Amino acid sequence: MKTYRRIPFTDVDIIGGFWRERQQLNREATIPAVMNRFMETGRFEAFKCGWREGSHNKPHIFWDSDVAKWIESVAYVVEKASMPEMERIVEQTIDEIELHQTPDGYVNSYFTSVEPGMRWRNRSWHELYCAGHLIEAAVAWRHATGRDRFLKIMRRYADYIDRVFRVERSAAFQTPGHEEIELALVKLYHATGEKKYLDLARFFIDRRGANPETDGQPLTERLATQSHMPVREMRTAEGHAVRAGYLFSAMADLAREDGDESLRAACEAVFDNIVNRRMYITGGVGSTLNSETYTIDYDLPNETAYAETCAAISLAYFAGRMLLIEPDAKYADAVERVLYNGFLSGLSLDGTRFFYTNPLEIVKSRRGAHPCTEKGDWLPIMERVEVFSCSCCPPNVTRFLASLGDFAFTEDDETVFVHQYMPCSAKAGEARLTMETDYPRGGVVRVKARGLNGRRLALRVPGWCSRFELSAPYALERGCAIIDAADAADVTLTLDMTPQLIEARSNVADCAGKAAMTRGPVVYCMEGVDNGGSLADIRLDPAGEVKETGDYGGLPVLEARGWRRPVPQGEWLYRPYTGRYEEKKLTFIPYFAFANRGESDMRVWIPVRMIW
Ligand code: FUB
Ligand code: ZN
Repeated sequence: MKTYRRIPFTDVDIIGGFWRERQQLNREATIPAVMNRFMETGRFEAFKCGWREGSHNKPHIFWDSDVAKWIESVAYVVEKASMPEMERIVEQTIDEIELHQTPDGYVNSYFTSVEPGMRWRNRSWHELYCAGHLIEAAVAWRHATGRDRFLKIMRRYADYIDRVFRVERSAAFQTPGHEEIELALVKLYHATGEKKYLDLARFFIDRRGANPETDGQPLTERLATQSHMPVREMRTAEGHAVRAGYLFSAMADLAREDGDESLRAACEAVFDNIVNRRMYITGGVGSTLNSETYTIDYDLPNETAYAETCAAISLAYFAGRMLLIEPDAKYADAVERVLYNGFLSGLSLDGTRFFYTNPLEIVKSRRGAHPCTEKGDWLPIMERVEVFSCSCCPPNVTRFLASLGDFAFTEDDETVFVHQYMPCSAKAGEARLTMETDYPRGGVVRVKARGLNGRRLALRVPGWCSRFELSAPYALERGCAIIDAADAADVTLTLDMTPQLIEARSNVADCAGKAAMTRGPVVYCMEGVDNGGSLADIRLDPAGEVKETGDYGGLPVLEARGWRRPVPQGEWLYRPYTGRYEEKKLTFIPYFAFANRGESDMRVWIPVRMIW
């Protein structure tokens, strides 16, 4: 199998523009805010393993994973800039982890202090999930600082896991209920060169859905944990969307490592199933609160969309890994869709508050009335919050933002691929690349490439873009414009950023008769705060001019022509159709920036009204 190499974010300097600002905010506001919330809620304290019945802040089975992702975020920032206070907290946390690692190598604050004796009893208790995040953190910390104490601790833990699960098979289950450790073990293999960790990752992948541990469970439960069939037979994305995304990421890793065509075929099929049938226009996935899962093809309700921030992130991780198997623009398109929409909506503009679910419609008058509301604080909420009781998303946002450069380039010995557009400079082997652009505000991208030494340059032509110009001769291959080395020193790609209305295929019932406003990769929405309440009464003129007026969230505000049904409408439920509408200017802001000005109605999909 031909494979490709990622240019790691450590070799990519984002030097300005949209993402640079957000990375700065991540460093200055978001990472400290997440740390403070985790301190207040006892997540760091839990590593002291001193909790006793009756004390407050009782640890939770997956708190270790929250802190681990936060450590990973700090490590990624520290690759480029020091954060003395945060680094000190990381080292203190490693002290505690080291101190409380049990002699056999086990690390888990919950099962060490709250339920000792219950180790490895239940595959739904997230021990291997926490282990995976701690391993990822340790690999990142060693890479960033050169200090390997944490990595040694986690190697001992991984060795112990290998013994219990693969050699002795003494745990009460064979595969984790929440995937994550598989991809972490591949990272650990790369960081250490120790093949045993790759073998263990393969063991967990091979056993999933192929052993009796879930026999007798209802199909919904097996689906929720992707245990309904051996992974190589999978052709659709099923179950808990975050778990699925992490599993598919590990499958793609292994397909590449092993040249495993059957794993690759499964990855390709589930990817196509996701992006063509089960993904919101925002890149959100997992449309229901019921076990936070994928459902059936085209079931994409807007108001009750679950679309967890972590699930969008996991889709980007999966798509980013598929690019290492095949440089097809469809994978980078999916990453871009997630980046500018379903991921970024998870974070407030000031960088301190988060959405867990990312609905595509909010109706304020139904506040608290939806059955989801019963389930807890992270379900359809109107404004972002600082911390959730289940706080997996905030530190996922911080680590993803800090390592965003990972998605920009890949290479092999013949070609350097540019997948995401942002002002940056990068090293790709001997080659040096610089990109100048104010994308996605503007559509002009200048790429300078030096030292290609005969390699070609490939620029992604985004799937959303129907008109583009390129200053050099090119051939289109799998959505990428391929330019010969002789023409590639200085090229300019110009993408048409004219706003476009998008419609959904008829199967997506909730979008029937509606259109979504987009500009480049960015999905827009309407908010009540700009357009008055009751957005259900608004109709959009699909043939009207769309103007750029002002700025919000760092991108243009759009104004379109439309109508509104007159209000108030009086007391009636049904009446003979009147068709009375009043003309109205409609204001659209980037979807990612919704809910930053107080509670407001919001809609991505707007009913259209044709006038002939
Ligand atoms: O279970 C751990 C994390 O919390 C999952 O990834 C999220 O979806 C939430 O269930
Ligand atoms: Zn989450």
